[in-house]
Formats: sequence, structure tokens, C-alpha cells
Amino acid sequence: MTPNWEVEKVDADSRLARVFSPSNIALSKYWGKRDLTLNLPTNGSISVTLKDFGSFTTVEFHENFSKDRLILNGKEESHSELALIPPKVKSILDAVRERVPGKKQYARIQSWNNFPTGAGLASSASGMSAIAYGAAKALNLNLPPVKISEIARVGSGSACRSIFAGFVEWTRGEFADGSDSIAYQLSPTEHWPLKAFIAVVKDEKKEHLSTDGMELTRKTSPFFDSWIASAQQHLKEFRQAILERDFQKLSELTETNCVRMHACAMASNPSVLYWNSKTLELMQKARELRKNGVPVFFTVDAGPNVVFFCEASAATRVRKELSQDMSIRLLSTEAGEGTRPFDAKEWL
Ligand code: 2P0
Repeated sequence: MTPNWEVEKVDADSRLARVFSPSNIALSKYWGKRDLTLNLPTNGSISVTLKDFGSFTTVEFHENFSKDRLILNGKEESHSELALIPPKVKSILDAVRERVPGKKQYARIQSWNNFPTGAGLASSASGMSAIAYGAAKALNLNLPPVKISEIARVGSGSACRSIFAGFVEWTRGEFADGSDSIAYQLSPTEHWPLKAFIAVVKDEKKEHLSTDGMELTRKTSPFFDSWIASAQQHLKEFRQAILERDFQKLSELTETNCVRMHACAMASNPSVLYWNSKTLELMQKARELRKNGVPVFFTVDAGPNVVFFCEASAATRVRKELSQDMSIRLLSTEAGEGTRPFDAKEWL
């Protein structure tokens, strides 16, 4: 189906906003929740916001709407026989609506992802951040980005990072209400414009949803406490490597963090195993290239696909090496801006 960025308003009384929200890839990963409802993490994380891949989303409020609706990639999403939208989406809408005096209005959300489903790009990160930003904008609320990020987090943890550009940290926080578990920009895109290649290994839906995988890991992996301690402990070094643009250091930290997260998940019962043989082969490929002087490193999210980050100067070489592999589909992008309004005409 062809995306229709230019969604028509119901009529002049509609309160409508169009936003684009990018996906993000964690270098230091969020894997474990200390609060399931608020999506509070057991450890801080650091990500890179992606320039080209994300969700184009229209949020529209109207007094004539009789329920909230979510239309995702052209298809109505309903959570139950009652045709309700997913509870996490409702939580976002309610958190925004409760700030507006007067009669509650229902929303119609239409969201299009411009990346293939199953590409290993967290569609919940871009989708939920787009809804939070779009709802606030449609209702003319002048909320600071950190507040929108907090609202987005309740929809999906990683969504709180997509609000911001470049390198973004999401702190663990200590408080039960989540007020100190916030995302902020560590450094802007232009500080270190890394290139990213996503090697899509398989387009099938993943075996474990992230939330389920995280919970199973937290409850059953004997390595969970060590994973959390290690992830928390390395955050300072991550910040330093990014601020100093120390590629070798960032490579080591990112690959170690990725392997530890997956090792911890794999040790769950039943095992939470996202990799396949191709995943391992691609991870080795990054290491081999780096050994030969090419500044590139890998990371893997909750799926079999491998993301390669490299210095801009190495992008041609990395693309050439990876495009020889006919069994993967290669997507490329770079670090980019955070959630923002978009003019539909830009995309037609
Ligand atoms: C991350 N992931 O930091 C980690 C690394 C996947 C692997 O955040 O349950 O979709 O909605 O809060 O944000 C994916 O988890 O999970 C994720 P919920 P989310 O990017």
C-alpha cells in the first residue's frame, strides 16, 4: 500500500499535527525493567538517533470522534474485540489529554513506518515518540522535549531517546515515579556524524517481543545482575568515548555491551536467542574489517539483524564489503535529528 502522508483533516474543527519521529539504535542497551507499567529501566542506555528511518504520524483530535483509533501502515490496530487501541498508546494520549482543560476529545492516529517491518529497527521507538510529540502538538501544548520524552517512554522505553538528535542517553533513575529516568542529548549529530548500515538478515517477525524477552531475562537469567552492573558501570566510558570521538574505544564498549546483553538473554530459561548463524558471521565480519584498519563496529538488537556503525570516511569500503553478501538486504543511514513536525509536501 502506498503511504499517504497527506492525511486529510475531518474538518476545520480538527486539531491535527504531522510529525516524523526517527528510530534509534542503542550502543549501550536497555534490557531490563524495574517498573513494567512506567517502563523504567534497570540500567541506563545510550543510543544514536537515525536520520532516515522512522514513523510519519498524524495525530488528530476531534469532538465528533467517539473512540481513539490507531491506523498503522494503513491497517486499523485494535487491541481486543472492543476495538480498543493498545493500552500503551492510550496511556500516551491520556497523559497528554489530562493537561488540556475542557471536554476530552478522542484521537485518530495514522502512522506509517518508512522502514521494512522486521528490519530490526524498533518501530515502537519511532511510533510511540511520534504519537507523544504529535498529540502534544495537535493540542497546542508547549511541553519541553524532556516532558514529551517522558510521556513517550510510557509507550515504549526506547521511544524516550528518539525525541532527541545525535547521541542520546537515557538515565536509569532511582525514583519510583520515574521522574529522574530521563533522556537527554549527549552530543549533537554534527559532533560525530557516524554512518550506519543495517544488514537485514531475515524479515520474519521475531520470536520474542522485547518486553517479553526482557522480563524472561530478568526473571530467569543467572547473569542478570552482572549484566546490569556491567552496563551501568560502562556508561561513563561510553560518554567519554563519544565526547572524545574515540572510535576504537566506542567499538570495544559497544560490541562488549551487545554481546553481554545477548549472553545474558541467551542464558534465560527458556533461552531468549535472537541470533542465527548469519548474525554471527556478520559480527565476525565487522571485527575482521576493524583488524584490517577499517573503522567499523557492530551491534545487534532484539533480532538477528546486524547494525554496523563506521566513520564517514570508511562508508564506501564498508558498503562494498557488505553488498557482496547476497543473502542480506542492506539499508544505510546516518546519525540524524530527533522527532519533529513535517510538512507532508516534503514527502510526496
Ligand atoms: C534498546 N531494545 O536499548 C534495546 C536493545 C532492544 C535491544 O529497547 O518494552 O521496544 O516497549 O519498553 O523499547 C527494545 O525495547 O521495549 C529495546 P518496551 P522496547 O534499544
